[in-house]
Amino acid sequence: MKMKTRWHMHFSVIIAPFSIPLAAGAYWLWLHQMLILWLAASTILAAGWWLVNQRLNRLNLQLELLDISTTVEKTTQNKLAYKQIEQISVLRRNSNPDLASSQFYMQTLLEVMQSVAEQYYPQRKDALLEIKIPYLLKVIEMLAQELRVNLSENVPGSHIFSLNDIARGHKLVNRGRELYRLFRIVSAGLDPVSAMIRELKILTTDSLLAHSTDDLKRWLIDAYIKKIGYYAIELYSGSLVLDNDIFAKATRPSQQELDKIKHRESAVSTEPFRIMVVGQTNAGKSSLINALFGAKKAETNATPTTEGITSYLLERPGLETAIILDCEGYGSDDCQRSFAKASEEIIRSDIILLAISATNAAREPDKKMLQAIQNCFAAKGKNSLPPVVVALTHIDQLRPLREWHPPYDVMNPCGAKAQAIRLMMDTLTKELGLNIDQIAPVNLNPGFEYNVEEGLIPAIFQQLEQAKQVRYLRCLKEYHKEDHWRRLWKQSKRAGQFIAKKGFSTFDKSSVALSGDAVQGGESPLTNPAC
Ligand SMILES: Nc1nc2c(ncn2[C@@H]2O[C@H](COP(=O)(O)OP(=O)(O)OP(=O)(O)O)[C@@H](O)[C@H]2O)c(=O)[nH]1
Ligand SMILES: [Mg+2]
Repeated sequence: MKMKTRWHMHFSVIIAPFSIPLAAGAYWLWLHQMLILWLAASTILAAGWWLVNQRLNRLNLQLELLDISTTVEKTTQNKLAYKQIEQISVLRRNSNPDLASSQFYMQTLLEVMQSVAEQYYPQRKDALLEIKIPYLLKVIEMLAQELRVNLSENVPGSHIFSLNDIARGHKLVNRGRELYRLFRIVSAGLDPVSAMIRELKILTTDSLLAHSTDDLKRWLIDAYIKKIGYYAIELYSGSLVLDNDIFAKATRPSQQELDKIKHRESAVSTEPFRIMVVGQTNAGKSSLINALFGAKKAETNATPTTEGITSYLLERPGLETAIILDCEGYGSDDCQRSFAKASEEIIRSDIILLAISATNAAREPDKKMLQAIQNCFAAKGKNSLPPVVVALTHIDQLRPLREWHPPYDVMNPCGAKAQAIRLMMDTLTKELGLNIDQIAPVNLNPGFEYNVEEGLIPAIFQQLEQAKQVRYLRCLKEYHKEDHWRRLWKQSKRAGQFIAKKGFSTFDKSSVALSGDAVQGGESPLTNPAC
């Protein structure tokens, strides 16, 4: 019978003494001519209860035991081990052990562990000891954790009462029981009828409780054995994982890869932009650098001034740190030569800033320069070209010459100056194959600077995404190159150390052998000049 049903029966027995008020109620019902009605309703209810009870008895309900077979991995050994555990559980349940004694728990624990161990180590005499200590500790940890959770969740006050409190409570209950027994004896002499009714009630309650307690006890024994069995299977089958967080971390090779990526990404993120300023002689390259810095950094002159390549560190709010390179100018005949000189730097550029003077009609050298840049990137197998931004300088010297009333709206040009600037911009888009937003008309004449902050900087910003991509790929390539050499250096160093070590040990051995020979021949190696 189910434990729940038994508890219902206890409840009914306990409320039996309250039948006297029931009789009084029946009398009241008779007085009010409702007794027949009440009797009919009670009969129907009783019949219903009887029918339900009959059905429950016919079902012959078994005690529901803990089933952990589903949590055990389905291997042949595991299945056999689980069978053993179930057999032990049946035997122990039927032997009616004393649950209050610690001996029962220790013996059962050893029995379960032993029989599971024998399944996995059938050849070993001391199969039980085939456990690695950290794993055994892990099982104890898991059992303790489970016990802690069960206790704190299901036993009221377990977090409040100390062991001392429980011992004291136990004593009090025993004392109370003795007193109650005394009261029963005394009251039997004083009021035998009531005592008889009470004793009958105690007898029925106790016998019913004994059944339920028995079921509860059997359930506890089974649960205890199966829990130990489960952990024993985990332990001996080797499926226990020592570190619970093992899957929260990346595997060693992946971690190494992650570290490498992080290192590379951080190297890329600290890499400054490389802005290359190119243009024909006197186009205003150095003036452009000065305008970007807001201070005179580079030498400027009406005659060819800059020689070679000079780099500057540019730090502007909103723009990441950049290295800006001022280049020697080129003319219509020496474009190729100039490019050859700067190609090393150009190939490492993320943005090309092309200075074109509005007063210079020769477009061919700039065209050649852009073409040379494209060819150079293609030859190196680089697919993403650095974006080009044109600084159209000397716009103040466009016609009408004497007019200088900025700002000029080149998108909707109204005056003659604005129209001249726009015309120049359109020519450049056609001749150099650029977009209009890649061209920023500027005046770099010292003291009259115009459209650097409002026009040129935003034009550079517009190309930043592409520039970042170029920088990333450039960095990646350089990083791989460095990594390759770093590795090679490390390998060579190790190989060198190894050879040196081997060499020394061989030298040591041969000198020992030599000294042996010399001693045998009656000569010390120190006295032998050949040594
Ligand atoms: N009026 C005016 N003069 C400018 C402008 N830009 C540059 N200049 C002048 O043009 C001359 C040449 O300028 P630089 O900046 O030296 O030109 P560059 O391209 O560096 O010349 P190299 O280094 O010799 O190739 C200087 O005298 C500048 O002051 C401009 O927009 N308007
Ligand atoms: Mg210059």
